Amino acid sequence: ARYSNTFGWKRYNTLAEIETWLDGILEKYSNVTEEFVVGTSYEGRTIRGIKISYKEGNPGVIIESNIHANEWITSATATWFINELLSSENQVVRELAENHDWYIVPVLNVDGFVYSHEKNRMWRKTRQPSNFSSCIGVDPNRNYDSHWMQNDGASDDPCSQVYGGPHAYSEPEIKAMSEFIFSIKDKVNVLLAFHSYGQVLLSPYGHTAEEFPENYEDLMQVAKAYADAVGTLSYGSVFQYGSVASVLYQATGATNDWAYEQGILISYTIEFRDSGNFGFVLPPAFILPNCEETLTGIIALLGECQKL
Ligand code: ING
Ligand code: ZN
Repeated sequence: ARYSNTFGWKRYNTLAEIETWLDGILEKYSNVTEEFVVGTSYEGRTIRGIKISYKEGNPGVIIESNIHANEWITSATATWFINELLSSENQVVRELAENHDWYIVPVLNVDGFVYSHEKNRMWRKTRQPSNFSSCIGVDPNRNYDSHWMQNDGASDDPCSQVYGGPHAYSEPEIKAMSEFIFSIKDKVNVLLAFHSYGQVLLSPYGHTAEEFPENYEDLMQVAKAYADAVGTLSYGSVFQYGSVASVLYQATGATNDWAYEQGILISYTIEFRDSGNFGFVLPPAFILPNCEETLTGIIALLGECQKL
């Protein structure tokens, strides 16, 4: 065939393909995996996650992926990462896999992801209509209840790409994800929110550049370990790091700030490839290089956490 219909990492997969693949993974590795349901999207889709645990009581790591619909590289990377945790025979990867409890949500913004595949590749937001505008959707990464809509960190215009919504948690996807994170937060030390693009690790805070978390030095030390490790690979990708508001722009209501405030003190947004050439529409040839960088980076990141 000219075009393969099977799931893989040489092209981007649809939500249906990802879910069928996930079903197979849950069946094949049923002794160490467990499905969890985050909740139901505005359009009625089930938001699914996978827990990977080789021994109960390991420190937990949450990975939130594809909260932004157009950031396809994030779910491609999350699914590849799941597959590595379960099937790699590399000793370092085995230790990574078996010494943490993983809670991974490959596609959080399911409605937006489907819309991005079927209608508008650049769609970012959710798909819930507004009560007072014909514009559709909320920026889900402005909808958590962390300094919601303060300090110009989001827009109150429903037509904006960074619309914060009519109230915090107005998006069912975010209400559900926040409740899921809340329910397991005592078992979790690390949250990684996968985004693209920009090649940067972003730590709290987003609401102000004037103030930094108590453990900011630790956060920078751990982020540096990720960036340095990725830098040792032959691709030569450069990753920067710093707080959201100091490195990027003021942004409120984002996952990693909210999770930090819930006590998950190692909390980053990771902006994957690239640095702007292709942007959100990263060609499929870069999926595997991005995956390798992410695995290398996460190994270093979690290794550095043990030194704190
Ligand atoms: N960038 C992020 C965004 O939501 C960000 C940047 C990170 C904001 C962490 C707030 C917190 O705007 C992309 N590309 O989505
Ligand atoms: Zn994003």
